[in-house]
Amino acid sequence: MSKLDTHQFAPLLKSKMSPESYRKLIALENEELFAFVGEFTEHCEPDSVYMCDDSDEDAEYIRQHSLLKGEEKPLTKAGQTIHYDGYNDQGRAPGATKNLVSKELVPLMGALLAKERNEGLAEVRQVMKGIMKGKQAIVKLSCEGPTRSPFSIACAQITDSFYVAHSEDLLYRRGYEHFRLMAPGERFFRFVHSAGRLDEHGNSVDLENRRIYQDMEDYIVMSANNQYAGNSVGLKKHAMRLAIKLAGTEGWLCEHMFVMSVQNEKKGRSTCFCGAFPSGCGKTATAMLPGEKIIGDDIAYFRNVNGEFRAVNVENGIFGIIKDVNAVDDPLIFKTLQTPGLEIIFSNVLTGPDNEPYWLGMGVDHPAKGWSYSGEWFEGKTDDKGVPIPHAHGNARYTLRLGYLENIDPAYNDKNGVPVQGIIYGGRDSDTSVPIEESLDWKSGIILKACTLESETTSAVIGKEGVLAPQPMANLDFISYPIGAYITNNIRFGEGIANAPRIYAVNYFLRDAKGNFLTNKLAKKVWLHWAELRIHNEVDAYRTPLGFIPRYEDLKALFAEIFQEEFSEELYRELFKFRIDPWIAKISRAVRFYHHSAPDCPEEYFEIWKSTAHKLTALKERYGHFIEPGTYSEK
Ligand code: OXD
Ligand code: MN
Repeated sequence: MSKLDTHQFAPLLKSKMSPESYRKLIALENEELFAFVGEFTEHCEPDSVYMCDDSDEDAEYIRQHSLLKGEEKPLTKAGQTIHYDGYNDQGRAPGATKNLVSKELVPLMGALLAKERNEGLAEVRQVMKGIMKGKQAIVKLSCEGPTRSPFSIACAQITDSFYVAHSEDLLYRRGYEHFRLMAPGERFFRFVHSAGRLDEHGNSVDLENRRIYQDMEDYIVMSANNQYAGNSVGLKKHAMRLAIKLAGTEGWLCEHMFVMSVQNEKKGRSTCFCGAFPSGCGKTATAMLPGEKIIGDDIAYFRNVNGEFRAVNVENGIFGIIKDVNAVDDPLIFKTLQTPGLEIIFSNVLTGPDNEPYWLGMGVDHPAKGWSYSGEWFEGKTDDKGVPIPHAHGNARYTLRLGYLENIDPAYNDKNGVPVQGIIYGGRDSDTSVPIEESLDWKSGIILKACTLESETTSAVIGKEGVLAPQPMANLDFISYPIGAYITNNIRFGEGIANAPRIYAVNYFLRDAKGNFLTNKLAKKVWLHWAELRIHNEVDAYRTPLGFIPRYEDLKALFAEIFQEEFSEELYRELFKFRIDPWIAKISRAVRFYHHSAPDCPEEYFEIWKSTAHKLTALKERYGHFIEPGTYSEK
């Protein structure tokens, strides 16, 4: 008999769980976990509770039930399934997302989706009262980062959606054994999710009661009346917000970054880069560049491990945007998505009469009718305003295990992470930032490259697309404690390590006067290889007012070597000229943003932005509106 058998929730849990499920829960002898499952079983009132361990049998149970309940349907290729989120639930919902913080902290949170904690808890508990009636709840344990490592964060999810549990099984390392080995009282993150009331297609109907409330004091997230994985899968964006807060408290970093390694075959070396890009700005495509190796595509933890700046990918899979994944631009993912026998969940794409998935920018013809995110779809379908409805959603996704990819870096499971040598911040602007620029040092990289990052909004977030919006560190949607303190933590972390990575800003979206992109999608490979050479001190660079850019001859050599392509000097000059006016405008937008949205932002950072803007204004007299590459000097 375990001492948990006398716990206040023991009778309730015994009545809702099979003896086998109850045995699995109690075997962990984790009182906090037991109380968490008990409390939310009492509150959400599921008919029954299924406890998973790390076995393949439990993974199969979840998979089968997702199909039985219609949350997923099988596609033609073995292992592949399709899931549809409800209309208007196909992107993250910032309006319904709140960081619950103390009353004192609310005024310092600025743009950060904050709500007073007690008020938020009462509201979300009210919404979730009895919300799982008539359903089974699944309890699934997972681990962020490799298990039993300096990076690991244990996580417990309760959900009434088999799709959510299935996604977690593909995206995260199983954590039952990790929990079993945890010391008493060791912290873990907790997530409760309910899709709420469903319509005949299994979609959440009470979207006006959608809530994603994250308790920043107790590290619990409650998410109700939604299904889109960015709103429902606890270990993804919810855990990311919790980890950002925890990292701020403990002096490490959780960043919205991929982790990958650039392969220099000539020199026989592999150099690790991490990169932050707002959603839909080329992050996964960079991490998946042909010829390089991927470690992760979305979330990284950074820790100082024995004096080294080291990173892990928190996840074990990819929940990637499928739009524009095609044989030319993303050949490796495209091939994986075409391979039968791999467990892959597609979401919000068109399924044709052949029961195959079709998405936007796939590069193949799609059928004229089928089923899609808007229900039954046919060529020419319009919404109630007469606007054509495309055959697939712009934020349609695929979910798969990283291990399926042939370009996975064998270091991806290393418990001490990988040493990071370069950090990339990538935005989306058509007329300001050059394709790649190295920052002068860590601090100026954070203040001038990371903090000034902007992006045109995309369909990953519900709302208007194409609007230029500030995106500090590509992380605005996820920063969960005051922005000024978050920036300072970033600066201190890098400055506290002797060999901090170099920082690069990239922009793949420069356009010419007619609106055409100036470079093709794979050119990013050249920019990365240039950064790799810089890190190993093998190429020189031209100074700019804000950093260093490539010399023409180095890029010409890289284009020839990598793509056997001619890279014209004319294009180089157009790409790499320093655009003074847009930069001044960009900095003044940043100043405005931090002034209004980051009440705790230290004066020192404003001084840096303002003095940079003055410097640039003064440079106009010497150089005119543009500074041609190679002509700038600090004197
Ligand atoms: C994501 C996002 O899905 O950032 O990774 O929206
Ligand atoms: Mn992301």
